Amino acid sequence: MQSDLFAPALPEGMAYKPDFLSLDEEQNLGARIAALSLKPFEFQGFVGRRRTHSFGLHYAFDGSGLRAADPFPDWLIPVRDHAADLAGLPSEALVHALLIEYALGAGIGWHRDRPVFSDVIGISLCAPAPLRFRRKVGAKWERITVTAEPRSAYVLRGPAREEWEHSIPPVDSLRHSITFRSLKGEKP
Ligand SMILES: O=C(O)CCC(=O)C(=O)O
Repeated sequence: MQSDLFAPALPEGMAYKPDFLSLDEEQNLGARIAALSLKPFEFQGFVGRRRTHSFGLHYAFDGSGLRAADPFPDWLIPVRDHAADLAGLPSEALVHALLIEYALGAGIGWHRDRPVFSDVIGISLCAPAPLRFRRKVGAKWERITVTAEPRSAYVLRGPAREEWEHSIPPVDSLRHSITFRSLKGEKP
């Protein structure tokens, strides 16, 4: 958590953990992600520049929503366990993993995660990226930017998850991320 005097402000409900992964874990996971059959992200006919692969569940943005995906591979289980521990959840509550490759120029637009999901735990690899947050206060946007450093992890729940939107502008260096999600309405 960023709790010291010099730590940047976080939206309420966000926790940030630097050095969540070791250098070895980062390298091994990066190689695993690069070896996956990543597919360009599709949103209602629009094809984004980032490429993704889901495990556990897949969320399709063509109106069909959630469906089963490949089960979690063995190499992802220890990371899921560690992420669950960070979020104070049982491992099996993290039923969805989305692995993303942001090649040069790829980003992610303003959004909140789909309402079917509950907590979000994001792990960053390779390069730092500004994780931007905004929420409407009256006629104005309140904004916070948190640098997601390589090997760090963040947890989004509560207002950070439900009120604030987040985005990442086009990256200038390859970045990977792994986001785990639990489902709303599931009692872990
Ligand atoms: O890459 C990240 O850390 C953010 C991913 C994200 O916002 C999403 O998958 O909805």
